[in-house]
Parts: sequence; C-alpha cells; structure tokens
Amino acid sequence: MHRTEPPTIRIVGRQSSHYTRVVRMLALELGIDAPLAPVFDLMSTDPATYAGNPALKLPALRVGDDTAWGSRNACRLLARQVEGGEVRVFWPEDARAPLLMNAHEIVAHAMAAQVEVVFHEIVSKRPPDATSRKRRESLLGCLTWLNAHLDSIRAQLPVERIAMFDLMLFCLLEHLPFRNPIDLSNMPVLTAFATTYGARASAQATPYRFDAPPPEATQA
Ligand SMILES: N[C@@H](CCC(=O)N[C@@H](CS)C(=O)NCC(=O)O)C(=O)O
Repeated sequence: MHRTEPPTIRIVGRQSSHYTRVVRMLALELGIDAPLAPVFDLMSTDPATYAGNPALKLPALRVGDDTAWGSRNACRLLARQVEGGEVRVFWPEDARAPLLMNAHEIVAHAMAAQVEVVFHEIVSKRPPDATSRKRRESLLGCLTWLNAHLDSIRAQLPVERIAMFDLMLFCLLEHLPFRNPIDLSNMPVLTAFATTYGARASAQATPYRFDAPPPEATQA
C-alpha cells in the first residue's frame, strides 16, 4: 500500500517575537509538531531570511513546499494540517458582535504598536518624537480599553474553541515585561488573565528568549 509522508512543518520566526509565539502556541494547542526555524538577524534585508517574505517580516509557516507569511495566515495553514483543526479555532473573522469585532481590532493593533515602540525606543534607541509618543499612547489606550472590557469580551468567546483573541492578548501581555516594561498594576483584569492563561502547557513551553546564533563552524 502506498503511504504518503506528512509534509514537514516549520515555523520561521523568533522565540522573542510575540507574533511567532501565537503560531507556536496554536501548534501546541492543536497537537501539531511544528519546530521553530529561527531567524537570527532581524535586520537582514534579504527576503530569504524571512521565508521569502518581501515585507521582511516574520513569522512564516512552511508546510512542505507551501509557505504562508504573517501570523494569521500561518495559523490558518497550520490549523488545516489536522482534521477539524480550523473549526477548533475561533478566528477574528468569526466575531459578529461589534464588541468582539472591536476587541480583535484592538488586540491586533496593540501587537503592531508594540513592534513599533520596541523598534523605535529599544532596538534603534531613537529619542521620543511626536510619532513615537502617539504610538505609545495608542498602545496604552488599547491596554486600558482591553482591561475595561475583557470580562465582557471573553464572555462572548466560545469556551470550547481556541480563541485567537486569547492567544494574541496573552502573547502581547507577556511580551511587555520582556521588551517594553509597562506598569500594569492598574490593569488587574489583564494581569489576572495573563496569570491564568500562562498556566497552559502551550504557554509554559514557549517562554520568550532570544535565539542564540549557532557558534561559527571551526575551520579545519
Ligand atoms: N502582520 C504581521 C506582523 C509581523 C511583525 O511585525 N513581525 C515583527 C517581529 S514580532 C517583525 O518582523 N519585525 C521586523 C521589522 O519590522 O522589521 C504578522 O501578523 O505576522
């Protein structure tokens, strides 16, 4: 009998990236073996570093000869690798009520704002300017809004499905102390959520850390 080998699955990304962590956690939640192919140089301008993505962004997912760029596409392609995987996930586009639709918009924006703040202030070490101040205010505003509405938002999420919203929010919240410390003491609903969600095996298995490049091969 002819048996086809399952395709090789690789997540192209970084252990320090909140977008990559969303994909890694979803793989674990769905029981999919998807090892990380680390991107060591985030300043590379070669699309090949980013699985061919001309936007020079990570993560990406490789499944055999197929490649999906961006965390949302990567999660979709990943979920299709297991029977019934896609319906086990509650996707942003499944939201119908305005509160839930807005919640996905805000968590997605906050993740993007976090990248911009970290790039401006921490990676590039540029002094604050009007744009960066607005970006930081926008991030803080999103966190404040999420804290105020989280109970109502999560009450609308189906408990039996893996909510992309939960994965995104958790990965963002844990990324703050790692890359961009923000005082969350006045946002107890968010911190309680992060503590509870952080007990999941998928969270425990994917702590943020920097990928160390392999040592140079020694010359013979
Ligand atoms: N929309 C993309 C955004 C990905 C993104 O911003 N990734 C960051 C790393 S967490 C990145 O590639 N940063 C490098 C850069 O912006 O140059 C997604 O959902 O994956």
